[in-house]
Amino acid sequence: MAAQQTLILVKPDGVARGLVGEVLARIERKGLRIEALEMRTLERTVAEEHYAEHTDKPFFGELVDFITGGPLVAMCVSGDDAIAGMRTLMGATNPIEATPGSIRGDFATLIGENIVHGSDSPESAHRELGLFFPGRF
Ligand code: D4T
Repeated sequence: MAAQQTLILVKPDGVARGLVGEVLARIERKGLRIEALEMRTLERTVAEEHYAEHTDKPFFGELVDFITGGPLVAMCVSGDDAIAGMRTLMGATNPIEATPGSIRGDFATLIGENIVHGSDSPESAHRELGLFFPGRF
């Protein structure tokens, strides 16, 4: 078991629906630790860099519009196997396939409005934490 850090976002839909406290509570109840937390509205350049792997996808424009469309909450979460642990806590990307009990399984129906983001590998976590919290992690 490795101690890891991961970037977690409560996306603008989660903030608009008043789910910030719910997401934070689930992270803390799991035994993971919130190391840093910031509410901000993303600049398009940061959003495009965050989702760089999806540049060529048909949903890229909508994705950037959505993630920049209102305030989000960005966090550094740490703990034992925090990357996989958070992916389990969040549930599958498509909320219809997400297990009940997970955040997406309990609170979402649309893949384009799936409430949370979590880094998917140590390399992604390093890159994404550098983008959201420059010089801190
Ligand atoms: P994020 O990055 O938001 O945590 O999502 P995942 O890591 O779980 O999933 P992803 O990178 O494959 O997708 C990024 C983001 O794009 C949205 N999306 C995805 C979409 O709107 N339509 C689609 O068909 C797909 C595959 C949802 C998450």
